[in-house]
Amino acid sequence: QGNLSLLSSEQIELAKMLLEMGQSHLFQHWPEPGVDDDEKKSFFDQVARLNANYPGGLVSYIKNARELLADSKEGKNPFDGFTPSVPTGEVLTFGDDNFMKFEETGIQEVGDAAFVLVAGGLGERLGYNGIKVALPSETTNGTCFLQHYIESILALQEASNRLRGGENQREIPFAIMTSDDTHKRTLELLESNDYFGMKPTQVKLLKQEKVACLDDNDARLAVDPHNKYKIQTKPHGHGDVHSLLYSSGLLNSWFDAGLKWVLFFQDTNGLLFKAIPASLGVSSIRKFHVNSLAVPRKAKEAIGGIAKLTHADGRSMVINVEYNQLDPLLRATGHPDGDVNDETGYSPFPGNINQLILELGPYIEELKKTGGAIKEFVNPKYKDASKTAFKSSTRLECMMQDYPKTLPPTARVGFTVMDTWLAYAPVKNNPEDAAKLPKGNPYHSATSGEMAIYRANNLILRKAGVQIDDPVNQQFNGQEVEVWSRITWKPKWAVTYSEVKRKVTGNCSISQRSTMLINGRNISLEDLSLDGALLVSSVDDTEVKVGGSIHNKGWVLENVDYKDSSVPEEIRIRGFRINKVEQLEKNYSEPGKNKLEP
Ligand code: UGB
Repeated sequence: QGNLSLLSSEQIELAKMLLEMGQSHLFQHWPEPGVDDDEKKSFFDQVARLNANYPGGLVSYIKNARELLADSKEGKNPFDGFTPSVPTGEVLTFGDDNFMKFEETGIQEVGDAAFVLVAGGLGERLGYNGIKVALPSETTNGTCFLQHYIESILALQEASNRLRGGENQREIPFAIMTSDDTHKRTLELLESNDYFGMKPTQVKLLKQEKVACLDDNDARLAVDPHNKYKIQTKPHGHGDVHSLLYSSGLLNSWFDAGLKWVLFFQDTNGLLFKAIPASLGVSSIRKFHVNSLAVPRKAKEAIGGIAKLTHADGRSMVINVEYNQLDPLLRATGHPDGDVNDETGYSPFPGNINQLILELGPYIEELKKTGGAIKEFVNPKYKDASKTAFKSSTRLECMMQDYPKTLPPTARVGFTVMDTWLAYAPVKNNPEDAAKLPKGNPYHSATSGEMAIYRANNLILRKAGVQIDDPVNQQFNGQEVEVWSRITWKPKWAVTYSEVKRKVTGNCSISQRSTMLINGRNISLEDLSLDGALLVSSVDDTEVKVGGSIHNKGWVLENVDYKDSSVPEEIRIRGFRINKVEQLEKNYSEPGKNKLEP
């Protein structure tokens, strides 16, 4: 009681609210006034923040937690009454006429899009010490994920502006959701690299706040074990992105600027942008309010499955069912074997890669109703079968792909399935865990993520007519991967397959042991035969034709062990490093027409 005199009137209101919500334990250990007064005030600063950052404040948070904890204790299935079935969506085959049509439309639309990267996660499964967006996506160039994303958005912007002509030029907005774990380092990465060529005003960082931890089924808030004047907090999940976009006013400002689409993506997928133009084209042509990008998925693989859920009362929705829930749901609804591969070798439920494309108008309308609150879940680890005590504190969580759960049945929710090799190769698992995965399941490691970039570039060039050697199988950090020639290009060289096709002519061939880095807008390959390493870069207004027979010792992959701490972490987690023995390197810095021949 005596402590009340220390508090402002708002703080007294917060204290009353906590007491009414059964949180008196938070104050039980508080000493008399005069002792730790500053700490007591800072406790209320934190309570005010927690209250402001949750739709409906702490009262709603505690109420929601009690309901969800009661459901969890009862073992209530969140999908009770729903039967899953395989939904229909748009299935694309890279490079065919259909794909090209969608890609063309996507480029027309992309100037009306904003991009949102969710990058607040620490990546516990990966165990990397830095932020994940600072990791090199591949090590021939060393381009980090964030740089690759920004260069991709800028290349899309340029392709779209070329179509739009003079007056209607766009700067595509880019928002990044960070958290206390990643905010400072993300900002530093951007600032120390001049925003990788993007205008700083184009980039907006939105920091998500953590939520209060819960100690028991009554949703008593947990006191931080290291500081008795602090409530313990943990991340709330990537679903926060919706309320942040809404409350920051960004969505309305995008709408007022005439934008039509919002594209969400995750922190470590080096392939994603190869799939974006076509999938945006699908959204536009199929008039999808929500379009989830998906890939064929191995049963039990740790990515969510997209399913159609039909309720006994007739309702139905197309939604992601998280990987730990799909198998039990299937078992409970007449599929005794649960989530299993069918004759195609894949689960019939396409895998959610958490790339969402939302139509901005209907999205804002929905958020006006919900404030961006997303259906949450709770995942307490109980001490024993009585389910009365937790092993450690828990909290409510939410996922961005659960956005459609509140939509009316009239909403057009669809999905687009792409070839995995084209669209999805995230870096989520540490080398040790990756090596232990069942054979045939993707590793999702730094090793496989990098190799997937080379494979995709090889397959794209092969489709465009280049003679490409088959890969060889090699082991790195205990993972067997296909090693294709190390081909990379900057997004400004080509953001669509049709652009690649335009830039490759004649009889070109590239051997498996080769490395090729293309860094320039107007570089074309014509009758090139490459066996070794070739690095070509040029300024924008220069044309370069690359041809002839190029042969040198090239760049060689050498094994390193992930436990070898003398090697930088970014390198050793992939299990190899590149020994740059010999290369042909040309840089064209003057405007003009050039021919590169050996
Ligand atoms: N993230 C945040 O920004 N904030 C947070 O609080 C948490 C995460 P994970 P997850 O692609 O294979 C998702 O940890 O959540 C960001 C889908 O739910 O990499 O286990 C974080 O920075 C699942 O359906 O993945 O699983 C990262 O960019 C499946 O599609 C992103 O959110 C799976 O991804 C995802 O976080 C997948």
